[in-house]
Amino acid sequence: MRDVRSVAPATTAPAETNLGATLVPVKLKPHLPLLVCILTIMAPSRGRTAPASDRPNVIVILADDLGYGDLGCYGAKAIKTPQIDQLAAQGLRFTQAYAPASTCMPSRYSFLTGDYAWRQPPRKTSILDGDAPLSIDPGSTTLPALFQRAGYATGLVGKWHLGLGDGQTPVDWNGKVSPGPLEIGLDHAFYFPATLDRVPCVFVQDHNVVGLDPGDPISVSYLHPFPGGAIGTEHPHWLKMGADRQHSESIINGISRIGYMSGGHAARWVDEAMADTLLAQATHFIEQNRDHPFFLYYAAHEPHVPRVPGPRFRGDTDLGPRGDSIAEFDWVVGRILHTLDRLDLTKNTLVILSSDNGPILFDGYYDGAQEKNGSHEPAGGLRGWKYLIYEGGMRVPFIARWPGHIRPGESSGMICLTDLLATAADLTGQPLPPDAGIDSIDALPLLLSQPSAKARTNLVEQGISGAIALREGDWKYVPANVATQASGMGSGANPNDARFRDSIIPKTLLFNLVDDPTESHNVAADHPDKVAELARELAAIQKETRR
Ligand code: NG6
Ligand code: CA
Repeated sequence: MRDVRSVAPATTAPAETNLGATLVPVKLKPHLPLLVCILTIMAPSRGRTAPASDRPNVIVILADDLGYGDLGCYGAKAIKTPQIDQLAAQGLRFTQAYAPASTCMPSRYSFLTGDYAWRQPPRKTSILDGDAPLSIDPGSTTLPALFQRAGYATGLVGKWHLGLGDGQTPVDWNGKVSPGPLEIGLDHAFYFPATLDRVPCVFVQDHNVVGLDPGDPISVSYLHPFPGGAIGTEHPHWLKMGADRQHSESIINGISRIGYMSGGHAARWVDEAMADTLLAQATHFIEQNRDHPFFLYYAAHEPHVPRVPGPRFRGDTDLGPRGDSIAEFDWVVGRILHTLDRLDLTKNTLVILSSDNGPILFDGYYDGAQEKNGSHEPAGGLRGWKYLIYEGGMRVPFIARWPGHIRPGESSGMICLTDLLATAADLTGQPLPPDAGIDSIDALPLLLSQPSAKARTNLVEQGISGAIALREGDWKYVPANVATQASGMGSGANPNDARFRDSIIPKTLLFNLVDDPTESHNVAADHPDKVAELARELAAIQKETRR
């Protein structure tokens, strides 16, 4: 059987070299037991690329539903993203970077574990409600856990959406919210539990809801409304923004959400202040760890629905709230980079910016995204969008900057968010346990443009409705899925919704992405041998359990 994790030389075209650099206080970094540090230093450094003395801080900024064409440096004209464009000019910009799935849950699961989410039962990794149990096993080798083992302080700020609690007992929103981020390798976490459009609409810091009044306890249900609770369907005149049926349950901050929530009024977030709140937490974390290696996972909320950018960003673009929230995201990125400059950390910090899945215009709220989109191409002209198996669902922006180490330019090397686990292992000089990160390939040589650098040659992608695809070299193979109706887009969604219809793949698809980058011509009938070969290869990858 051929090596399904095989790699090929990357085509990296470096441009000119440019080597450079309030709120609720978070607890400070804990110091790992000395023994762990000593063991880490002594651990064999199989395949290490970076010398230990160069171990940088690492910040991964992951946008939510940002498309391949949404940034200036990826061709957007209608949205100005000067801060991110500058990051791209100082770093390496990838043109074939992939989120492993076209929705958040499986994508983030894979990003943190290095395993494709479709290896798990769907109940663990389909779009989960805000009261679903933790989908990653506590204590397993995750991206933050790897950094933690290397002595880094690790932090999460922003979206979680990987479940909370053990699934045995309901999550105790009024007590200790656990297990969660802290049990999978994060020292500090300031996060919202699921999505912006799902209850509970509160922040959790480490193990506790922030600002909770014990006299006003929180209850959450995805099944039943609470007596007297304000519901979008009953009080549409109370809403700032119209919504479809699925998004018309509890009203929080004048916006109806998916699911029902009562209590916790003092703790409820204000959407308009979300960017400032998260940015303050990220800034605080960086400041607190300025003298200590750190890993920060900044899980931005933009431009996911409901899109409610802060007032000073309204009207920044002609595209309405979606464009304006991308402008807000760009500003946030600029502030994070400014903090690095201010603390003299730029030179020693690897910054990676990407997105969890492709873009979508209408996603439940009537915010004008479709009507005001004009000629903007959120997916950069690729076919499809969030939820779907086509390139627009998963090809994402990916920028990496590490002054003096990463040569600025553009790379067409294939890279996947799953690869960050093995990359982090290499960066921190740790062997990856054999059962961890099955689908993770060390991309550090690629990032560092080393002559021996190899990029992955294949990748398995996941859409909703059980759709799966193998990208192998220039080819993309999509077997017909068994679904007859769209499925897997979260509770309450209407499977007949036109947005999801394209998730049904009635017959095998084969595209040559070089000849046909927009996946417009199914050539499966012309290449039966290729179809058979790719079907065998996909089956082999699906059977893999260990590296
Ligand atoms: C869907 C929601 C959508 C979004 C998505 C998750 C519909 C009709 N509704 O169920 O609004 O919340 O879940 O988005 O699709 S994600 O980026 O976290 O995957
Ligand atoms: Ca998303």
